[in-house]
Amino acid sequence: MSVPACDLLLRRGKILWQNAPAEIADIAIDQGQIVAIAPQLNHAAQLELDLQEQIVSPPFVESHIHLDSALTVGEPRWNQTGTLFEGIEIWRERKQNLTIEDVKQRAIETLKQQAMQGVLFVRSHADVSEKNLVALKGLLEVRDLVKDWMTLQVVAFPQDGIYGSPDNEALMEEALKLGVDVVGGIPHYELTREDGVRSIDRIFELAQQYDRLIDVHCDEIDDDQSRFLEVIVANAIRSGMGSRVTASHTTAFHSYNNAYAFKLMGFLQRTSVNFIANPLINITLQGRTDTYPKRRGVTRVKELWQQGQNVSLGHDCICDPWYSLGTGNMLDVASMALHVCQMTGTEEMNACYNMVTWHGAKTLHVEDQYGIEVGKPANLIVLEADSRYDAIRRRAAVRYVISRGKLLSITEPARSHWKGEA
Ligand code: 17E
Ligand code: FE2
Repeated sequence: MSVPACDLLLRRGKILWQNAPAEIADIAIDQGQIVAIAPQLNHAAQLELDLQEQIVSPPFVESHIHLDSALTVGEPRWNQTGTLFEGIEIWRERKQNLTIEDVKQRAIETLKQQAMQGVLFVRSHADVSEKNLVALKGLLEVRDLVKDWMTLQVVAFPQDGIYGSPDNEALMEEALKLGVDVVGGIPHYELTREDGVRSIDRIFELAQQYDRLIDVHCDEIDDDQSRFLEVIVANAIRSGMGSRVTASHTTAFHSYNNAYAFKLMGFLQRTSVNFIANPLINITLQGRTDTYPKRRGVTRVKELWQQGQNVSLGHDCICDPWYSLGTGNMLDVASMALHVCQMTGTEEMNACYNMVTWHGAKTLHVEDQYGIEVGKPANLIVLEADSRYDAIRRRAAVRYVISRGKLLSITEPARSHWKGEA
């Protein structure tokens, strides 16, 4: 009997499944695809890696980041108050001198850093409230330049509001014509409640007209009266667009009184809107007007997950006017969610891992390219860990990143050697 050939053979990986216990198996990869998974394969491979029962996972999904502002921290100045609003002011100055090259260089540098840490699917917002659409055009070029190793989605994000200035509505539509994947918005930053409601109606109209997904920055404020999520949910119920719609941040949900929050939770069951929390940044941005007690200002991740809503997690920023930290490591994000949202039960910790993997893939609608299955593109990562919990606790190194069947990066974990007394 002839021995089948393949490009890459992964031996003895501990494969994480979304809804079943992990299993040790071999994985054969050929011509970019997973061609076989079994306890023991006898393929002849160009390259064989013995994984020694380390975990093999589908890649991390960064479902919410702003690549246009990434790596601009300190330009032209640091955010001293730490508020969202000072961040918006600093960005307004910085974006005056954006060039396509500047956007591309910083975005690609960031994407490489992310990819080397196991992120192979990214959704980035691009500010479209800037008259030349430089951020957007730069990121659309980047989407194309990286497509052989990274799936990048671009959201048309009107940072200054769709109705905040007379040009912005037309710029949104121009962005759709240029080919963005997702329609964004910022209703809580429109000039009035009415403008906010109108902006959401317009976002749904555009998404339907151009057949795009929706991802709105929604209620990113500690104001318990900021209630645009209900408007998104109402539009999602009426349009039937549920799973194509995402509400990002929703930090005011933290501050709603429980009577209102419980009612809203009920409405949410009538649709399947996705949620994205950005716990690293929102734990620093929110609560800034509080003395003590100081609110955490992260949306109700645990309760939304318990109710079966699709929740994923993002960095939001890496070294920009809103957040001067961040490396792109999704285990940092999962760990922060676990702490801030008190998700310390074993299933809860596993859920935090799933929020930076499978749940993100669902939000991005990339499930056809995602998951360890025969016939799917070979996108997977190997972590130096033996469980989700172990990976989060130790921020395990991503030893191998395999994208479209090719080995994209190798990381040698840091090693410490004890030199003291026994
Ligand atoms: N813009 C915004 O409105 N909110 C954020 N968290 C960031 C940019 C990063
Ligand atoms: Fe954001």
